Amino acid sequence: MTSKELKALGIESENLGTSTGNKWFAKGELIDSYSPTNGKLIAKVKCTTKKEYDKVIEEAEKAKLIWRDIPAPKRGEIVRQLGEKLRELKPVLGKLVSYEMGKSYQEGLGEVQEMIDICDFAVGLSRQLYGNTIHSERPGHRMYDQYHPLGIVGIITAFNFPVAVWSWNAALALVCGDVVVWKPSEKTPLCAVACQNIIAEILKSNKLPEGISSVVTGDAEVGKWIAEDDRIPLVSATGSTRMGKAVAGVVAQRLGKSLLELGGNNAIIVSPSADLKMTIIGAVFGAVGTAGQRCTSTRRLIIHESIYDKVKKSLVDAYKQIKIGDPLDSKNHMGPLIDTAAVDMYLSAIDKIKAEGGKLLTKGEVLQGSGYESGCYVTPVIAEVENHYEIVQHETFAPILYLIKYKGEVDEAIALQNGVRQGLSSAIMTNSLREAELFLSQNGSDCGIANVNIGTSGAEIGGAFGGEKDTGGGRESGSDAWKIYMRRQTNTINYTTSLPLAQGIKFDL
Ligand code: UN1
Repeated sequence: MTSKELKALGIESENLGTSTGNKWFAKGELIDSYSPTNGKLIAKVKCTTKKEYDKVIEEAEKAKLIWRDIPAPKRGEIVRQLGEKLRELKPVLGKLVSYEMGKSYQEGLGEVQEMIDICDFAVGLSRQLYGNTIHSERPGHRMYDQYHPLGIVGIITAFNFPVAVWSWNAALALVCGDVVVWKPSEKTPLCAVACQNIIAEILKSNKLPEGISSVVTGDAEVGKWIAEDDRIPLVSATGSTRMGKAVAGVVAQRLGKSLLELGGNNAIIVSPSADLKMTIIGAVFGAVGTAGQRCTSTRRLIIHESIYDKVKKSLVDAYKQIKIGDPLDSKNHMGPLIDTAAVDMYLSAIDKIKAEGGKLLTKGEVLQGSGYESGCYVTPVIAEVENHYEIVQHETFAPILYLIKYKGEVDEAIALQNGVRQGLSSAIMTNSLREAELFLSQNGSDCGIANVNIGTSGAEIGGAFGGEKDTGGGRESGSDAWKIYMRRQTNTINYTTSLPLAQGIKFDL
């Protein structure tokens, strides 16, 4: 990535970090952002100090009074401009995502496309923040419910989708009349700086206050300030289950709302009638795409014994075709892991698989030599395991795919698929209508996302995104996920001259 390209995204000095709108003023310590693609330093970002954090929230408090008074469709217009700018900057922002995070350029572009899509969705939504009308039991009364802005929304995001997850939250929150304060992962701060520069410029050119959108940078400590802050009625947090439990516990103590989108342990059931070509493509993309670092990555394949050997052989053959290397080179399918700590977790997972009796079908190793100097490139692993292994029950953010055999009917496979603590994404490959419908029924998948003849990753923004159990229960993005960003109010209006009480209660004076 050239300095000219970085400059197009407003990244040029070390003086980056905290922002309310377009004024960078951080004084804290520096976070170095290295590219996992080549181990080179891209830029340094300053961490937010507590004093600066408080200033950011003060500005957000002021901005929220102005923003919530702007009609929703006019707020939608600002989000429309964000979508337009993202269309223009898609190639360069996609490149930064790929360079700072390590996913393939194609996937970096895909991530920016998700941002554009959610902006379009939010613009339409800005004219559709509907409540219900309700027929009152009392004569001459009218009832309805309506949705009002919440105020400040805190957004805590992970490194793996360093721009899209912010936009899912921010685009909806903004049309809902909220202002946003974003704490990005300290592993991908420059992606946040780039997004903040884009939105800040739009706010400025529309003469809107700084503070409608802010970024605060730093480690878990900054996340804790957000979680504890009762000026922030909603905290949306994406990341590990461990992080989510910590954040949700603190937010719950002050009876704030949290929207949690945490770990997955996603499986594809491969039934005897599955289309094997589709199965292999879906499974391989799901397992090695983003180097296995999506929360929707395919971790487990639950395969019927009658086709097990065939699927296993096709997968091993497919893995031989996978090219690993610089994600900005379009011939490569898979880039590096985010950092060497992630590599250590990958290696330790492989040791655990072996220790528990699993069998590796491909060699799991760290690549060395030319092009692999960052030490973050690993080979994708396929392992034959049993579902109850401790390591299989655990989400490892790496390209490790577990093969699990089932023998009987599809309910056995569904029980295995549901037999983990996480409940994000799930899929079945089948041509049997009965199996598909059972999988989607109340007796089927217990996940927030359940797909038929599609893999587990690559959800569209139009659906509500999130999952159950240890995944945290929150829903972001499409459908009616917007409702969590607003407070609901029930209104009853009496247009008569008497005061009948509800439930027919008599109270005569
Ligand atoms: C995530 O991994 O945090 O379904 C989000 C998908 C993407 C989003 C993943 N649309 O894979």
